[in-house]
Amino acid sequence: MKTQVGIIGGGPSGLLLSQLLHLQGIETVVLERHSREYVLARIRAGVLEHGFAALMREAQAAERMDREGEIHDGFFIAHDGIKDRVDLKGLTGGNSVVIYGQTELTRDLYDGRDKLGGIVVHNAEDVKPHDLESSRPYLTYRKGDELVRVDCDYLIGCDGFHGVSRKSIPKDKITEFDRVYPFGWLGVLSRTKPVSPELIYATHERGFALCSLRSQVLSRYYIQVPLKDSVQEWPDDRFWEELKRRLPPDVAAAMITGASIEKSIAPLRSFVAEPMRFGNLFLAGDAAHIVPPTGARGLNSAASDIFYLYHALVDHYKKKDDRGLDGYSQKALARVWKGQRFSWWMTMLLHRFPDSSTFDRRLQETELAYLFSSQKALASLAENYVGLPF
Ligand code: RFL
Ligand code: PHB
Repeated sequence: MKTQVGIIGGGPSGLLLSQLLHLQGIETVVLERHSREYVLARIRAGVLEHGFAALMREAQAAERMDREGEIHDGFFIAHDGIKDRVDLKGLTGGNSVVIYGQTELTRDLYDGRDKLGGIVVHNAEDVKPHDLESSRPYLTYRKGDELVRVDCDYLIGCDGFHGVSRKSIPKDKITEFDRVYPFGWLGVLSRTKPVSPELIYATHERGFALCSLRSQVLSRYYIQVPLKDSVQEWPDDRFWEELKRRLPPDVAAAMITGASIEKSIAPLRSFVAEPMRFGNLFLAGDAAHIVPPTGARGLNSAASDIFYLYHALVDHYKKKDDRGLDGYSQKALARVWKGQRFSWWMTMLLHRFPDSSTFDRRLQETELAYLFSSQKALASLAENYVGLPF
């Protein structure tokens, strides 16, 4: 096979880039290790920045998101038995976020690819990028007994944190920065009416909790748990009881519980790989960086990488202008690090750290007190949450 842009990974990053480039007449091939059903069974993010929503519209994949997604103008932070609202719209001069699940968004992107006849190869085994530093890099993969080669102009690694792209860059050409947190999030999806129309981030002496949603009939809740815990140790009853204990009494009393339809534990980690380019391989999304989910930045940071890459590739093919490609890593990383800072800050503010001192606790309390006594501090939180400009 021959194409212009070879994309490794058919998650949201790879599909969005493929769709955007196709609409500009640029050919792509997407190689995805898993089946479509497998990719669509993963329950992940739920909060989209308005900039991401605009990119979905540009990709002609936003019809259902605009119809079924909910616009949220604010969210709550619960602490000390009360909840304080962060007025995103008021604090940012009119910005908001869209509540729409990553699963649905990925489904819409697959539909978009199908409609345009885009090439997405599923169950592509043993994908390997080759000749990264040459002007004719290529990909190989196996499908059953067949070994397939795809010649490309550029390779894009959208294959997530555990993918092959980042690992194919020589160790001395990439620097990794990371921080592992001493806890995870236990998430439950349930077909119940959400306890609150807007998200509630709760900090409590027993640990962090989050009340989120996918729609007015589908709730998504999380609690902070020790890393050693397993899903088997958290039957539904125990989960609901612990969640309620961490919420203000009025919220706990209003909680509608039900059977979980998905339950998983995700460890929390901050990670950045620099630079995001080696030769003609470009990294994007979770392949290059991950954040703890507290600031709802993960998927949104992936979208900004795609925005920069999309424009850089269009400039290359349509205007023979390579400045976007040459500046990609630096530009993407500048925004990535701001997302890292915000996610780290939200995580430090709202979680209980097993080894924290009384001094650390007082600082957390003071940070919260400062936040809700200062419009400027709140505005800083809000501008980061709705998404910094691309
Ligand atoms: P993805 O979604 O991981 O997609 C990568 C795709 O690449 C495929 N792949 C390969 N394909 C071919 N060859 C290989 N060798 C391959 N290796 C991997 C994979 O099968 C997959 O389909 O990365 P992408 O597209 O960059 O999207 C990023 C987002 O998925 C991610 O930032 C967020 O989901 C992060 N995240 C969350 N973000 C939030 O904002 N809120 C959340 O609640 C939230 N929950 C989560 C999350 C990430 C999780 N992971 C990665 C374990 C929960 C989990 C469990
Ligand atoms: C979610 O709904 O899955 C969600 C929402 C907000 C976050 C993290 C996850 O910060």
